[in-house]
Amino acid sequence: MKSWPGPQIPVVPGTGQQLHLYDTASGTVRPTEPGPTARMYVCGITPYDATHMGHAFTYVTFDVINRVWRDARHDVHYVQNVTDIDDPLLERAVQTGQDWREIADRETALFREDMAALNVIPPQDYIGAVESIPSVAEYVQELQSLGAVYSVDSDLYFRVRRDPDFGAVANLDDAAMLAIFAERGGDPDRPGKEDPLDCLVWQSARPDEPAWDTPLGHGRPGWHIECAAIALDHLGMTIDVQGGGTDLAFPHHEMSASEAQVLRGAYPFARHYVHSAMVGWQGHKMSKSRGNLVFVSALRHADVDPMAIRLALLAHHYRTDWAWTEQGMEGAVGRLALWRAAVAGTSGPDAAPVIERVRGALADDLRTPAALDAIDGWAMAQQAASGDDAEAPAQIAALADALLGVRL
Ligand code: 5CA
Ligand code: ZN
Repeated sequence: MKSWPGPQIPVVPGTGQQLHLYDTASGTVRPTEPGPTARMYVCGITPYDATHMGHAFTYVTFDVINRVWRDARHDVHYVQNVTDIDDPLLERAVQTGQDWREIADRETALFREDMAALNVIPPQDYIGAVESIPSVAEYVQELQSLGAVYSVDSDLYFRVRRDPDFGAVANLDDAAMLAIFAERGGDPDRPGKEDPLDCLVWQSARPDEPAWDTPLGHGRPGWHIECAAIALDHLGMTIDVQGGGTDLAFPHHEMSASEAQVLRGAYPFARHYVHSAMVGWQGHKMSKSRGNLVFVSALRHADVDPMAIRLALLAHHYRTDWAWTEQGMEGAVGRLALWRAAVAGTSGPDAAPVIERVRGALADDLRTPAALDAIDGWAMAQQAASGDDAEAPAQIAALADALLGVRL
């Protein structure tokens, strides 16, 4: 699938620090230890509605990870999927009378525009579920030959317990797994399943639903195997970061990791499982299914500067749930104006300590609020006419752009 245009990323003097991130599987903040090329897979959208602030928060979070690695002189191989066939898309098509493909194409195009406006570095591989069906079918056949798949009616299920590490991503007990599985697209109570937590890898064709011909028969993939297949095809095993929002830790990342681990007989699928917190609005998690949404495109069309939206997101640490507010947005508009005024100056205080503070804050589990504070301090001092370093304004502008993705 077409990705979106990549921004020019300025170079900041010196070298970035080793990135430490919280890993859901171990429950600790640990150093990331990528090779020359860091490998990251982040779960993409299900394109049945426009990009909202929760999506934007998630993709900006992983964009900062990408930027911190690059600043530490790593290349980054970034892969993202688009779930362009799944139940919610088909349900929306029935509700609106539109073709599901039309909805997916339109919303994916809008997502690309929103990401480009928010200065998010595009994935090198932006891969749709539909285009991955032949590959998914091969992986399911491989799982079959390993004895890890059985059928219920004409659907195929993965035996999650074939993975000795099943449960190690989200670290939930069986009762919690069962409860969450039922809430998030799973079918623990379906008669004929060997284990209520086994997950669907292939769904045979239903009347009036799209289906594809494969060696598995006429049907479509389950959700988790889609991401396992795309990640294995494009990144291989033992990637540096598997990412998404906290709502994906279980079952999605648990299941896709187990599928990949059984397929490859290698552990772990990812060295870090990284999850961004949920953005709420009107007292609930912002979600397409609930409809309590603030869209990136709506703000853009109301002439809100996308860099101010980005600052409104970065003002929150990625591991703390928070609620979108007008005041937060207004605060970000003010901050952007302050930073722009300061970097437009002909001189300012030395940038070097600010660069070090920003690098240190981000390398320490992405403390973006502390990084913003450091630049605020410099900008306020510059506006109070202190400092006579003629290089500083350009260096601070490069810092904000390269590491935070805020183009001034
Ligand atoms: N297509 C699947 C992943 S394979 C999916 O979850 N799509 S999604 O459109 O529902 O969500 C896209 C990403 O946004 C996911 O990483 C999800 O965790 C994240 N996300 C969704 N809602 C929120 C929210 N309110 N706050 C933060 N992140 C969110
Ligand atoms: Zn996914």
